[in-house]
Amino acid sequence: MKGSLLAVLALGLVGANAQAERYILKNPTSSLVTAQAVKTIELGGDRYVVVNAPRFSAFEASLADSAEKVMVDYKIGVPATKPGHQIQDAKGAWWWDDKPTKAWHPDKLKYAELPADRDGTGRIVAVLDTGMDYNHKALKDHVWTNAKEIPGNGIDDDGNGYVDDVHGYDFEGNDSDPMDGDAHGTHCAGVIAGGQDEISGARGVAPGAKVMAVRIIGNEQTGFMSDAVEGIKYAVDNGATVLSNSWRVYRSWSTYNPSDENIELMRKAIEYAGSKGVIFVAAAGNESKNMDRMSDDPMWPGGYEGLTNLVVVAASDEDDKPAYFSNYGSGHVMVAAPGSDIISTVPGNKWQSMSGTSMATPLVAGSIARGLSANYGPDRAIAKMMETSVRSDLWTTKVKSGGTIQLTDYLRD
Ligand SMILES: [Ca+2]
Ligand SMILES: [Ca+2]
Repeated sequence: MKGSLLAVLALGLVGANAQAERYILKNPTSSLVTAQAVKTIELGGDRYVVVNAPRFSAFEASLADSAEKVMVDYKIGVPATKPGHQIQDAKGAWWWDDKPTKAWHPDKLKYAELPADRDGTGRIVAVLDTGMDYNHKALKDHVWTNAKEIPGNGIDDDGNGYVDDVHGYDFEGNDSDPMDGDAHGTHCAGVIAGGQDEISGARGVAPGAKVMAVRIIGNEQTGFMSDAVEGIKYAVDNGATVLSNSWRVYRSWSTYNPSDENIELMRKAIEYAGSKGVIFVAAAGNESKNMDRMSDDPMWPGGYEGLTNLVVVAASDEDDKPAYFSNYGSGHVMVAAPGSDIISTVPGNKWQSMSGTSMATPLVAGSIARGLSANYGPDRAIAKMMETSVRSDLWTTKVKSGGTIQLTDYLRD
């Protein structure tokens, strides 16, 4: 690792530019490095220090010998939301139909018939995303509040390491305000626990659950893996039992020294969540790719193998068919859930339709919160969701469960 980093540094001198690269240093030994820390994360007995280093600077060159391991801090992003309802004509061309005015997913999943005493009460779902409009009229009563933290006094009242973290934290901006600078995170939060939109009928699947705002993605819809790792640890340590992750990274996104070793820390964070009984739900992505055949360009976190608390989600449309954009692959993707033309909350007391595995993911996360409120326990909450899925030939090779989620049987003893 050290050798390859130096080699890349040397090669890079040819085309020098002024960009800075962000690095994660495992157990650094140099005080020069720790003095420059953007953030420090303690995980599994190891210490990870994040630094910015101008490309081709003396500081960057010094990093290779300053720590046990030097990793590029991968850039992460939310899957671009896709245009909604599509129809294909006889010549195979795709056309966009009119946007829906009625939310279909609450009827499809029979929200009105689901047991009210298994509505996610007492469960916290962390939304790791662009932030959350916690003032939205349909969200404000469903947002997690850190009862031990006094807002705005500049003091870390509960001693959890974060000052004034009342509804969550902004790990991207390193401040206490996880307000949504986009709309993506607010949309996901509404899918989980939002109140009802009187016009469309849109509402959250788990009205009793609370949503924790973990902002890891900036206003350009990108962020850093280290912020996600810190956000995962924060959410787990502060009571979330389900983590909703509508973001991902492809190896090809890192043009500079890409290596699978760089994602070791993200895996460790998901394992940490698993060790605490926390379920990590992740989007399959919107590139119409078979995730079982991506060894040339792996994607994470959906592409990890051997993590028992990881639930990867594909998107279905109103006819229970695979959404045209959804990634798939029964070796990696567990289940499918409605993710096409999903109406939910967006900032400014509004509702909007969005399409993507980003929307299917919080739907599964919220459904699991309902399962946990039926006291299933994490393993059963996942296994029963697989068992009760509606199987279809269209899904056999696409998701491990063979179909789309179905909640009436899922929440029945
Ligand atoms: Ca605090
Ligand atoms: Ca405070």
